[in-house]
Amino acid sequence: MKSFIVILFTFMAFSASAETIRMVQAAKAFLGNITDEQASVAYDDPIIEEENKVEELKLKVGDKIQFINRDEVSHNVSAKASDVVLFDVKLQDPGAKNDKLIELKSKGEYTVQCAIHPKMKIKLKVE
Ligand SMILES: [Cu+2]
Repeated sequence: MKSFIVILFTFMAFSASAETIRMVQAAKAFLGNITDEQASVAYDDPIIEEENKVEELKLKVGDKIQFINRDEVSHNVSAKASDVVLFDVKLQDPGAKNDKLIELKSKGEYTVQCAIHPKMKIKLKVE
């Protein structure tokens, strides 16, 4: 019985643990966890873009996000729901990343969007 409880609590601790998501900006899109090598050729390779493009994310309160700009142009990414700003990464030049991870603190449905390239968009659901 005692070991069962230990296993149960271990499982609960793991299932409740927060994740860190890395979003890579390349080819003027949000791509998932791609390698630096893939990011460097994504501009000329629509298959890499197609296979890794992220348009929807479901995350939990407590999860963290990092935005890494591996593009050839600057991006200015924020997440909003009407007038509520969940986070604002601000301007990231090529090669930049936010060293301080963004922790998601509020539930809701947001749009992650680049102010410079409005077509760069992710629907973000925080549960
Ligand atoms: Cu952009």
